[in-house]
Amino acid sequence: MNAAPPKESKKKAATPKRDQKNTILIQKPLPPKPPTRRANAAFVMLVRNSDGQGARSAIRQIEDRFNRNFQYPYVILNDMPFTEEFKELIRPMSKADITFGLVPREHWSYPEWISPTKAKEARTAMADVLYGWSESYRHMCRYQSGFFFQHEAMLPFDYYWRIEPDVEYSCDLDFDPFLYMQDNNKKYAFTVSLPEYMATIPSLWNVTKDFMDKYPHLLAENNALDFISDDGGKTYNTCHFWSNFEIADARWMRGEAYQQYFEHLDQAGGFFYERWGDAPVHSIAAALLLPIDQIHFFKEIGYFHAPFYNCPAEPELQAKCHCDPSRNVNRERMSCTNRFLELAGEKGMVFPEEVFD
Ligand SMILES: Nc1nc2c(ncn2[C@@H]2O[C@H](COP(=O)(O)OP(=O)(O)OP(=O)(O)O)[C@@H](O)[C@H]2O)c(=O)[nH]1
Ligand SMILES: [Mg+2]
Repeated sequence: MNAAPPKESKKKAATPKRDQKNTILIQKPLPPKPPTRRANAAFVMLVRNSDGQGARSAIRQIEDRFNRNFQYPYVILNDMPFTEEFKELIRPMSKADITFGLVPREHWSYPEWISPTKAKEARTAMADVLYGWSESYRHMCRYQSGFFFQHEAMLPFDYYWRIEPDVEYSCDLDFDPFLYMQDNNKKYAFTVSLPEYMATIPSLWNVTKDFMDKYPHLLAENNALDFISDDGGKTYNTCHFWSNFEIADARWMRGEAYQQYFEHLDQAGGFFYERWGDAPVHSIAAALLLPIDQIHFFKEIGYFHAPFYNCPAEPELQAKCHCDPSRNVNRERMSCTNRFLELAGEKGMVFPEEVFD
């Protein structure tokens, strides 16, 4: 039986209680009432039939941490028809609408200007690189780079939040990240940023420089070029937002600048002849085509995709989480997040030792 929801207090939320060492914090419950405003937004997950358990785990966590109060719909996509068994695993996970969509063949196959033979040779040559041998991974990265937000099930939505099977959400969210994006005119948001394996993208930056020369009018003023380049654009430092989590404005990605960039990359062939990931593609696009103040770091969204965590250390945020802030990759030297925050003129990461020691 459900307990009656507590009466809403008009008082400002009290700061969480702590012991003398600042370590014991009280978990605050999510607000009991459904919100009065929502964005036009959906969760999106690309998944195989064989990943049903990982998919239901991710959705269940999204529901528990956030969406049971908000009821944003889900769009679940696959390059193969979903089995009934898969759908039956997923449906009970949320009361919100769930659409199961099939990826159109033309978005998951070789375009006419690509040679499948040359692509196969590239895979053989890249056998030692992470997923370098994989054909399906390349179709997936190209799809995530240029097409999923154009799927007919996604077209009604302005914003999307990407999820993947087996990811973990470890903090209660008592605010709506979609509305945050909308109300603050943000177009791209991340939780983790890292360097990329250069072996997967040897020519990506040269192709991007061609794009910049050809379409200078599409580059944003006050962009984040310095996030992705240490030398004013001569080379790519490989910093990218880890796109297995992202919340973004799909209208931006359907718009002229992003479409032109994707088309330019697609023609160059690096999705197949190299192994360009959607993470560097989305990130370079965001860095060049958006002003930096339209890119946002959601520090309060505790997140895990193997092997990395985002986990906030601020006591008032930790109070809503079960993750270990000392395992936050964004505080590691290898992460690019502090670089982003500095460029964006925002406060840097809070480290656990500053809070707890
Ligand atoms: N339908 C379908 N989905 C795929 C395929 N390959 C990957 N995906 C999905 O695309 C997303 C990214 O694939 P992952 O295999 O997680 O790639 P990754 O995050 O770079 O690698 P991991 O470290 O293995 O997670 C996930 O949502 C997968 O479920 C595929 O061949 N078919
Ligand atoms: Mg993954």
